[in-house]
Amino acid sequence: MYIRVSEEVKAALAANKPVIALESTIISHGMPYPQNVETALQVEKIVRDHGGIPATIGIIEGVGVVGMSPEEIEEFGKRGMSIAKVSRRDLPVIMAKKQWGATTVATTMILAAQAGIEVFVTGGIGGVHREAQQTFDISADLQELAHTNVTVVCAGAKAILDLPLTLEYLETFGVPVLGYQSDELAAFYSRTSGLKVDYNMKDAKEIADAITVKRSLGLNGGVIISNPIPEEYAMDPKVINSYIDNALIEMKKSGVKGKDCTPFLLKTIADATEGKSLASNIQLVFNNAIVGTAIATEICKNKEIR
Ligand code: PSU
Ligand code: MN
Repeated sequence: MYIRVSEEVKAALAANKPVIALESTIISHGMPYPQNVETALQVEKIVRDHGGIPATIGIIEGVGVVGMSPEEIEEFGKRGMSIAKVSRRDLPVIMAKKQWGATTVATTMILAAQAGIEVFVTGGIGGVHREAQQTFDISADLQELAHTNVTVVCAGAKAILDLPLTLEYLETFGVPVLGYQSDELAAFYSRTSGLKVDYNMKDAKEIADAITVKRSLGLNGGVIISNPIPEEYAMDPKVINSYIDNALIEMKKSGVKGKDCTPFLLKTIADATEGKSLASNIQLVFNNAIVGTAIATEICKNKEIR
């Protein structure tokens, strides 16, 4: 009653086909219209072209929709920030009030897990914010990763966060951080952060095998796949980090707090780079869709064998 899984996604899951969850906060709060809609639809196409079934997730009139239609995706893009950004704490209220909600990494994981979807593709995750020692601003995404059984394929995390503290937090809660053909935690717009991932995984099969073991042992919680942005779309870390630093100063000045921080920083950086960062953002999501679909395909194969 509170969750509606599309017929296509239901059938795919029943037939052990690779289903890929996709979030809607990236559509409504992460990118401007119409690029947000174009990107969301293109990601779905890439998943299909690689043999997967996309399941874009959002809340429509209080119902968690798993597998949105193109028209629904268009609506999330058009309505943009006027749709509430819904994390774990918001979910019950938004559903009870029968409102629309854009799902963050945390809530997309919740709804994906309830529908039986293992793999979720996005751009970047939330994490421990800089100066969290004072602000206590730690994304609910990290607690969700600690407890909910979904694998999140991302391009690492932006330097709007405190990346070393984010890794420490994930270690404490037992979340594996796996590099896709990389030793380093990816830093979203750039391929390197100077920080090591837990393991460098050589291919989708190796990742799927580790996930299969985690699930078989009943070790609850998520897995992070850090997939670096392709070289040709990457930005110079020095250049992008100076934009990020400016955006952080701007945020302090304007007194933005809480759930508005991440969307504010994303928009400020995109504006300052005149869309360059947005172009990189779009390409890294496409790249994550390819890797995520490959991982989901290997997980399905492992299920057949067992
Ligand atoms: N990081 C990005 N792009 C995004 C987000 C994070 O690079 O669009 C979104 C995701 O939906 C993530 C949310 O779950 O922001 C985290 O928000 P907060 O920091 O308020 O928890
Ligand atoms: Mn926060």
